Amino acid sequence: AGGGGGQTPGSGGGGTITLGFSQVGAESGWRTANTKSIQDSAKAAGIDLKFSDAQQKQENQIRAIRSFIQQKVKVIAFSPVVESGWDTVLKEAKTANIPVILTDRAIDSPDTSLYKTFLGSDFVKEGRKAGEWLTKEFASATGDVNIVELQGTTGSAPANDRKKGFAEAIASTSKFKVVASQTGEFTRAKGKEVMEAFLKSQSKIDVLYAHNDDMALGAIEAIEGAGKKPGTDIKIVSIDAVRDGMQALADGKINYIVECNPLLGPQLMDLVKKVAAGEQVPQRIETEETEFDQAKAKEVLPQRQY
Ligand code: GYE
Repeated sequence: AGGGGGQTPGSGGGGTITLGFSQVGAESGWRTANTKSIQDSAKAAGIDLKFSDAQQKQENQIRAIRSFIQQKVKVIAFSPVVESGWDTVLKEAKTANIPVILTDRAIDSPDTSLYKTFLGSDFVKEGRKAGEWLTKEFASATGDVNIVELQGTTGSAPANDRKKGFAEAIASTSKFKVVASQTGEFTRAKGKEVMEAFLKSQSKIDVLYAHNDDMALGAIEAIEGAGKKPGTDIKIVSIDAVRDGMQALADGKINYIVECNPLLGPQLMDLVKKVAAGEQVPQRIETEETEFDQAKAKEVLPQRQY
């Protein structure tokens, strides 16, 4: 450091970049893997990470972002729990000249100057893939196919988009009926609870579409508790492909999983370095993803990282 001056805001000693990261919470296996990826890759990249867990509450995220602004971090990144209501706090970051990166989930603001880039999956595409699988699986079915849906966190981008993509994919086939659809908050406990209620209120359920593996895993317990066979009596399609989900798929309790990649850390740290250096970055960076059936799950499980 040069003689006498204080440190540059946002840098520790030796030009270390300080990153303030506000995480959604610890609601699912996906989230746990995502948090680990971010923490590990910050360390590997030599970035000073200030990590804050919002416990699925927007007010906690807003508070964390304000505190990052006050601390004059170099870059702010966050995974917005819901889509709307971010303009005020993001304008504060902009006024303070702190660049913001969205990871995993997007916001619905038309003002794209409020963030530098959005790194994450295309959730509409994921929902569509789940629906397309269903249309193939039930291609020869003649009667109604009754579907129950476990939605993610109300108001979140993945819940809104996965519902939309799925609905689009099944829309042209009138035999598909979504007979019940409710939030399971992306958690195992809530997935179980809501599925128990579905099993009581619905006389015939052919398919469960769960917006993530954790809710499907909770629902499996409910289905077994009701004396039915998950994967056979009720077909299950979910999204994420975390280890426990993949195990249930390999065991025949889930029928199909659309992958959503949580390992965003390395790409995020590259972006942090670039925006910290004032470099241009693309507005949107989409994650590469695949899909798994039961045979493929058995094949890849031993090498699965999370
Ligand atoms: O699918 C779910 C998690 O935002 C993509 O959040 C993420 C979702 C993920 O709780 O398991």
